[in-house]
Amino acid sequence: MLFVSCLFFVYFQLWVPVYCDTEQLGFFSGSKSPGQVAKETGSSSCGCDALKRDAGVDVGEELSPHLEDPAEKYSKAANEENVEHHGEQDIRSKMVLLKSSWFFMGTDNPGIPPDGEGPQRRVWVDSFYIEQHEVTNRQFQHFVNQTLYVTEAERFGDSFVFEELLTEELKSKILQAVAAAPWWLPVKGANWRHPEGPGSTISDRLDHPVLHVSWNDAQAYCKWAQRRLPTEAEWEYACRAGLQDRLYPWGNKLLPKGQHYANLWQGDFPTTNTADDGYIGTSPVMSFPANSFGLYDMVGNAWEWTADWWNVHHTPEDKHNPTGPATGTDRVKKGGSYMCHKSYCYRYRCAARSQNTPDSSASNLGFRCVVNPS
Ligand SMILES: *[C@@H]1O[C@H](CO)[C@@H](O)[C@H](O)[C@H]1NC(C)=O
Ligand SMILES: [Ca+2]
Ligand SMILES: [Ca+2]
Repeated sequence: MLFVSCLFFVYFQLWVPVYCDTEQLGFFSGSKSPGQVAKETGSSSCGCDALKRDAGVDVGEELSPHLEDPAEKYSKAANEENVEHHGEQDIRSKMVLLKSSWFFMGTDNPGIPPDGEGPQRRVWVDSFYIEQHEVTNRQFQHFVNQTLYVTEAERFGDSFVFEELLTEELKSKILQAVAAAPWWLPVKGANWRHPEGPGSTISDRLDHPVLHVSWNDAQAYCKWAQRRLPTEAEWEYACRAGLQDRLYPWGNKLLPKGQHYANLWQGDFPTTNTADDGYIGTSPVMSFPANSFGLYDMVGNAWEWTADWWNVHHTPEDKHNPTGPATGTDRVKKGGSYMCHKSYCYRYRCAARSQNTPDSSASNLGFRCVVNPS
């Protein structure tokens, strides 16, 4: 197992430029034409030429694992408040209370160094509630029904869809493609209601994560729900679920006991998706085991927006409730998606991160909300 991980590590070190060219070009704003986007997304946009490898950082004393049970599952108080505000029909996600604690954020063994996964640093987060699963189509539909909110993909008139999910007829109509990531096609009329464009529907996917929502759309939903987007630190704390120096929310083995613990990609990307885990695209939320905090799909299924601006430079000092840079051009997303495979997007790890402009939307990007304890 160790041998295998080392191999991957070397592999990723060698192939860093490839990652930068593919994943980073994978998503962009529906407001821009692909040509415009292609010009704007050189290696600089993914932080490749700002590479910083802080190896062997001293992170201070060992954390005391005061993790009796930081996660208070389905806290009665929080979930009763929900009912008061949103009535008996409250369809917002149940929440889990995570108690304040130190944890180690980031890693000194980055899978993708230019993403700024390191150095590992000690971070304190105050208690917060987090939704147990990604916001679903049903929940987003309820929000839209109540507020008549129009998403950015709907206003721009298009969004990016993964080629494999499109019909041949639709594909033949689309002339534009992204040279560096040809599996992403801008599809007119693709949005959260029509994830693969006109003719596709969410009616049989109401319990799947909502897709094609921009950061701004996610903000709007969380605000309506009287919640907010998690900071990257909160998200990663929730992902790690009290485990230290582990790759995934459940440990270091991708397939414990041969079982799939997340909706990822099996096969050769982008041509063959064997769907060994049961799903070609998204899965209903909570289809895979929860982490020990009771949270589902923290890695895989849909990428999740966080509140922070993107930046790849981190310092090793202890931090309290970090909120990321004060300004920026991109927002941080975490957890990877059903499209992630180790050969292409080794980002289904808690320390992994990526970014998009706040108005971007795509067929593998969603979110979940958090709230402060009252
Ligand atoms: C939203 O409104 C549509 C149209 O009235 C309805 O079919 C759907 O069930 C509503 N969805 C939710 C979650 O309330
Ligand atoms: Ca899958
Ligand atoms: Ca996810």
